[in-house]
Amino acid sequence: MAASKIRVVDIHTHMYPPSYIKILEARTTIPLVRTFPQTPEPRLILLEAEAKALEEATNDPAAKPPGRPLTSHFASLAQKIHFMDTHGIDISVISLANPWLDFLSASESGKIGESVNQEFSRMCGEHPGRLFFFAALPLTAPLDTLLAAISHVQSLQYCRGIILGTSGLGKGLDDPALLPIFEALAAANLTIFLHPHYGLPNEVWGPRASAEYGHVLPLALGFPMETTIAVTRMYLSGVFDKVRDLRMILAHSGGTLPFLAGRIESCILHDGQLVREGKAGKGRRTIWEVLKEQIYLDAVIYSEVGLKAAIDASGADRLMFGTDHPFFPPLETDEQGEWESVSLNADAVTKAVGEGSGEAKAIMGGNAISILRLDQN
Ligand code: 5CU
Repeated sequence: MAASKIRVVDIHTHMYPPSYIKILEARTTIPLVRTFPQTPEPRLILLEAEAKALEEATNDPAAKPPGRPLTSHFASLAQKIHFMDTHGIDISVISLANPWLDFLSASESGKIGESVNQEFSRMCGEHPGRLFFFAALPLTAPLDTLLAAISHVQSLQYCRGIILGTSGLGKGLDDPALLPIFEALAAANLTIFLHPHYGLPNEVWGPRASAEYGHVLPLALGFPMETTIAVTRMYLSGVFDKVRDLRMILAHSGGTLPFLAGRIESCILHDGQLVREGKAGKGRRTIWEVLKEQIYLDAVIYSEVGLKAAIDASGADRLMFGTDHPFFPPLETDEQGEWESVSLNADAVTKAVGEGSGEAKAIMGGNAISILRLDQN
């Protein structure tokens, strides 16, 4: 019997459709797109950690421009397909990149969300079987608009879930007001792809960060801590028990959750208040159990060490390969060629579970195909 070909699926891959770029170009506060006299290409400025650099570049034409170049990789579908072909990616589950629709007003987010999701649906329709998507929700809109958006995206042929940030309706993901949303998503069989954006407060990075350390601290540490805190808050509030069918994929292999789950458990067991209130006793599902029952992790952690922790925590049958394209392009080689950020993640899988092993096939694509129903067009 011929060996079955490994199918590669990228579940962590973003785009900003052209209509969304237009919204960013019209803005004066972060997130925004702006051109500076110092650089030919427009710059995409997304993170609160870039606020100081933005102010400096606005006031001083000689200052270093903030953000990252807005290349064609962010908005062009042809470029996404080229990237997939270059890296041997068979299927991509594309999603709007951060900060999604979070900054839109209550009155505009429903309509804009609908057209952005429609645009994603249309892009997937241009490449049937190769593209699916996670939709974006208009979280600032009233509850009935939000529930209508869930029904709408459920009806879109290529939609397999939704991408969600950690702010929820403004109070985080342990907010009881989010329960109807989680229930509706679970009932619609829409998996949540949880992705960070807000990081940690700028003060944490110290006074030297903005000028000297680039984006390293907010991206390498702020993003994963944000995810870890958001999911731990959900766990402590009992969301996973209240909505047992809720399924979440956590970006960046769960932040630091696989590494810190033991410490979280120990802190629960040794917390006087939780013990007194009966929240730490028998019958409680541990965070380890939730990780194995309701949570999936992407494999975007760039090293075998982190990947092994993720596999130990959730199981190799719950991990899914991703690239984070169009972020982290090569800086010294051609962007149209191979990206080191991709090979780092693929190599980590090989090193952690062995090249061509059943586990490697599962992580590189098999898991995503069965969990996200990618064989059904
Ligand atoms: O480089 C960055 O700022 C980012 C970002 O904003 N979002 C993301 O997913 N990766 C990198």
